[in-house]
Amino acid sequence: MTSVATPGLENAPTTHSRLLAWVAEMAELTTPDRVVWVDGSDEEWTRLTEQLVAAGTFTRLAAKPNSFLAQSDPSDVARVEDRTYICSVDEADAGPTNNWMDPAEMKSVMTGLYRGCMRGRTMYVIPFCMGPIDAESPMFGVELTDSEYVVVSMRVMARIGTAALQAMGTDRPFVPAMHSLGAPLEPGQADVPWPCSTTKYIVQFPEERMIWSYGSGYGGNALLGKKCYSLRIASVMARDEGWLAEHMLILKLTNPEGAVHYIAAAFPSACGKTNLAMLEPTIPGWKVETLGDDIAWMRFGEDGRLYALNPEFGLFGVAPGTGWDTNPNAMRTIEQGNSVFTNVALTDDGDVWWEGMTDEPPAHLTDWKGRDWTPESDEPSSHPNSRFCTPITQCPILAPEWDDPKGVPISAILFGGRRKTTIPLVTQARDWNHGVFMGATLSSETTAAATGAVGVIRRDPFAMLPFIGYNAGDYFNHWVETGKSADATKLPAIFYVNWFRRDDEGGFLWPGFGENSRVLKWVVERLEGTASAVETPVGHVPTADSLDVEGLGMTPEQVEAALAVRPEEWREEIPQITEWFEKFGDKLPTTMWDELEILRSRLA
Ligand code: SAT
Ligand code: MN
Repeated sequence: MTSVATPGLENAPTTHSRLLAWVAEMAELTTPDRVVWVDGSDEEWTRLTEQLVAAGTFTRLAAKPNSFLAQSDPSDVARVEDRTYICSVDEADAGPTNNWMDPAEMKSVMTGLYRGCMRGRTMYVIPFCMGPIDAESPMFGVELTDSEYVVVSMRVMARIGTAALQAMGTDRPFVPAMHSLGAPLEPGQADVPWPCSTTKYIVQFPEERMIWSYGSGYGGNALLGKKCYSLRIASVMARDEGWLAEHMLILKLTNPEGAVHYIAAAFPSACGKTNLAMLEPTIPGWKVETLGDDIAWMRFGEDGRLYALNPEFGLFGVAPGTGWDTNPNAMRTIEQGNSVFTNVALTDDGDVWWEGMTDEPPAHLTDWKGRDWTPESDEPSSHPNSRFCTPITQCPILAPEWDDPKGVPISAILFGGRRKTTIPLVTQARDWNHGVFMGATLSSETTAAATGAVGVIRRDPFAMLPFIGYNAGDYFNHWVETGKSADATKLPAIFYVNWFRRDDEGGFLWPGFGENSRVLKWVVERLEGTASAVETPVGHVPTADSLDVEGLGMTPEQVEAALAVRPEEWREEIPQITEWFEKFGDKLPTTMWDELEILRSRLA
C-alpha cells in the first residue's frame, strides 16, 4: 500500500484481493491525486460529461440529447500499429506480423513512463465485462485510466461498473488493463482539452493476459476492452481453449419464407462492417437484423455448430460515409443521443456533420480542428477516421437475441477487403481449408483507421493483421485445427466478397450498401442448395442468372465484370501469396501450401 494513502484507495467497494493489490501497486507507481471506483451510474456519467465540457474536451450538442463532440489532439486520431506490441516470453510467439519486445524490458521501459504519470489527475478504476455478465464464464477486465473521455466511452462500449465488480466477487479472474494519457500535471499547470503524449505504447502481455497502454486517448489505443482485450488477448485465450476471437460483424438474415440464417463477416477497419451489419435490403421480403458490428467470439455449441457472440455493448463506427442513404439504421441509432462523437464537424445549431451524412454540406461548420469551414474549404470538415460511439441497444434493428450468452449459430462466414481488381464480387470456398486459405491471403487497400499511408495493398489475414495476439502462422493453424475438430457438415460455409472492384474508368462495378443484400441472398441460397455457381480456379462464383440483379439497371457486361475471374490477374497474386506465406516459415500449416498449389495448377 502507499505510505501516504491516496484518497479513494482505502474505501474500495470490493474485497477482491488481487484487484485491490494491483490498484494499490499502480496507484503507488503513477501517483494520481485520487482514486475513483467507477460505478457506471447515470449520475457518474452526468458528472464526468459535465467535467469534460468544463475542461474543453467535450462540446455539448444542443441538437442531440445527452450527446457530445470531442475534438482530439490532431496527432492522436487512430490506432498506432507501429507502437503496438505483443510481448510474449518467446519472440517466436509474436510472429512476423507483430512488433515484439522482451516482456521484462518492456515493463522496465513502461514502468519508467508510468512513474508519476498520473500526477495531478484522477485514477479511475473501471470494472468491466466483455459479453453478458450472466454468461457461464463471464470475461472480466478492469481498466485503470486517468482519462474521463475513456471512462465515458467505456460506459458506452462495454458493460461496466458495479454490476461487473459485484459479479467478480472476491477472487474471479480478470484481465488487468492499465492506461495512462502520459500527461501529468504539475501544481498550477493548466490542462489542455486533449492530453496525450508523443511517446505511445500499446502493449499486450499474452501469457499474463495483461494490457499496458500509454500516451494515447484514441479509441482502439485507449478503450482497452475493445481491440486489446477482445481481439489480441482473447485470440490467445481462444487458441488455448479451442474457440475463435475474430474481427467480425454478426447479422441475422431472414428470407421471405421466414427462414433465419446468422452470418459473421470479417473486413478490415473502415471497410463497411457497420454498414453491412445494419443493411436495409433492397430486395423485397428479406430482412436484416444486427447483433454486432466489429467483434465476434465463436465457440462450438453442444449441437456441434459454431455459435457467435458480440462481446461489446456499443458501436464505435467510422462517421464519414455514414448517412441516410448509406446507413439509415446507424443514423437512427445516433439520433436518439447518448453518444460521443470524436473529430467530426459541429454545425451552427449544435449538431454534428461529416462528409457523406447528407448530399449537401451545411453552408458553415466548425471543422474537427475547431476552424471555420465552408463548402469551399480545401480540407474535409471531419477527420477520415472520425467516429461515433453510441449504445448498440439504440439500434432499431437490433436482434433480440443479440445478448444471449449462448450466442447464435453461424451458417456462413464472409471474408472481404477493399480491392480495385482481381477479387470477384463473391466467391464460395470449396471447403473449410479453402476458406482458411481465403482468410489467410485476404488483402485490402489500407484505410485511415490506422496511422500511415492510405490505399496501399497489404495482406490482412482474416482482417486480423493488427489484432492477432500471437504468431499468425499458429493462428492459421488454429483455424485449420478448428475445422478438423468439427463435424464438417455443421461448419459454416465460407465466402470471399469484394464490394470495391472498379471498372477501367475507376468507377465501382457494384453499387454496394443495401444492394449487398443481393449477395447475401445468393449466399443463403447456396446454403439451401438452390443457387447455381460456376466452378472457377478460385472457388464457386455465381452464374450470371443466379445473382438477383433485377431492377438494378446493370448491363450483363457489368455483372460479368463484377463476377469475373481473370486468370492473368490471379497469376500476379501467386508470387505475392508465396512471398507472404514464406514469412511464416515452418509455422505455416502445410495445408496452406497445398491450397496455393491447387490454385496454381487450376490457373495453369
Ligand atoms: O480504433 S478502433 O480500433 O477502435 C476501430 C478500428 O480500427 O476498427
Ligand atoms: Mn474494427
